[in-house]
Amino acid sequence: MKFKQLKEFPADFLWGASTSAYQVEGAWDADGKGPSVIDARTEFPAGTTDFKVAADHYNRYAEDVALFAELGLKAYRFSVAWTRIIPDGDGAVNQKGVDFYHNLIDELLEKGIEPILTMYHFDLPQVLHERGGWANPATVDAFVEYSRVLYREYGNKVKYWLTINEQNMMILHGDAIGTTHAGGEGRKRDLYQQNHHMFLAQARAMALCHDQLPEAKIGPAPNISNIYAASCDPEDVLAADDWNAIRNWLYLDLAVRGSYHPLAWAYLVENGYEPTIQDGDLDVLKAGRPDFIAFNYYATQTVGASRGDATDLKIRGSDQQIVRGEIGLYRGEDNPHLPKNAFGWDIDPAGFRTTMRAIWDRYRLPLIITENGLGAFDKLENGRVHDDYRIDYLRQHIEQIQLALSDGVEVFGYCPWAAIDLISTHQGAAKRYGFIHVNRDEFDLLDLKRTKKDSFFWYRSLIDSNGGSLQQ
Ligand code: BGP
Repeated sequence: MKFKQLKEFPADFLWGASTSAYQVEGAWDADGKGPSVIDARTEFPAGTTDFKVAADHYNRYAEDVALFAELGLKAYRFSVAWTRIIPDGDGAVNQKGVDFYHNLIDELLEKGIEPILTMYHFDLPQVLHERGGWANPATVDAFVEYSRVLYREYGNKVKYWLTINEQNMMILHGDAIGTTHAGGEGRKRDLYQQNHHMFLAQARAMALCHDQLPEAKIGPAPNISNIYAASCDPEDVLAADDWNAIRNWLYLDLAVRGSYHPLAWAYLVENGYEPTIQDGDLDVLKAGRPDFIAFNYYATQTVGASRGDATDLKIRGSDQQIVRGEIGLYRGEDNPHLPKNAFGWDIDPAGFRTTMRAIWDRYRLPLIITENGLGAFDKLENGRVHDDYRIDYLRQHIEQIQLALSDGVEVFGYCPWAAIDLISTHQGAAKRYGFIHVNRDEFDLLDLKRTKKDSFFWYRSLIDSNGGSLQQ
């Protein structure tokens, strides 16, 4: 639909930016922090760094928050490293780790920046992993106790809470991310059992949040993106429908409605992947209710009907580790209408609008985007980073938020990835996303100096005009 006049962004719109603990903090073993599955990783894709120093935000958070304030952020979405708070996952609390996030949150609040706290962003404590990780139901209890500590410590400072970042990506691409490991025979069944336990953990943490912090708001943070059929062949449309249910709605239906999406459940049963559901689990799932939906969006996916053989599988761009397609279910297809970024990821601003519409249409809960952004090989030259390609990407996506608002979708915030350069989940330090450049190479830490990119100044004036400068 085209509008003669677009709706304005709400006056209290949360213009923000995002990071996650393991990608930005560094200081991986400082001040009593325990190892996470990310720290325990020994293998990284050729030519890419580990996460041990990252952007050294742990030591430079005050300088970074001052820059975020200069950027004009109204909100900052970050994650807490579970292993700083409870180093072995379910034992004693580490006061120094607790203090770090108090200091960070206090610094944000002092600058008028709303903290949006993710409890768990891929970095499961290694000790819990060695006891079976999410396949072990004890991890559910450990997560709930961890969330209790967070509510007790930060509950009077933090209003917006996110449970689990991209649970769906951990299940679908856990090996690439280095999170949810499972191997051999029964691998997928094991993953969907882990998935079920994460749903239980999330539901209990949401219920506990409402019990302990009646003023707070909490929601899930999956990666949601619209699925296109490669053609109007009804078989392609059915495949798109199937994949939409399994990739997207399975996760939001559980979070919002506390029940398994019927089509996704049929897929699990058909393939023998269905998790064991204990007595009482369904009640637990029903009792967890989100106040909003946070979601990450990078690009849509295009799929066709399966041909039933290995030609269904397609590698995403230069990203050898991410394979699209599942033999017998759907075929990964290229979308000839979309440009690609330097890593072969599709760029699809209009798909962002259809994704927002679809989520709103299904759940009618307020939306916040907690990730969206462009990974690129930025160049620091003469003290400047001219990242006009990032400005274009962000402008085009923010325009779609305004269109979605005009469509009647309720969106209350936008936190692009990333506030500052950090280490990509599986493509190293050279793949940059931030508004602020961090001077380091893949293996040479240089001086880690911060430099404002051109996108920094662009986003600042956009925030300053509450989105008004989009029209200029
Ligand atoms: C999301 C993750 C982020 C971040 C982002 C960009 O899946 O939640 O942690 O890494 O993707 O992905 P990448 O770093 O692989 O480019």
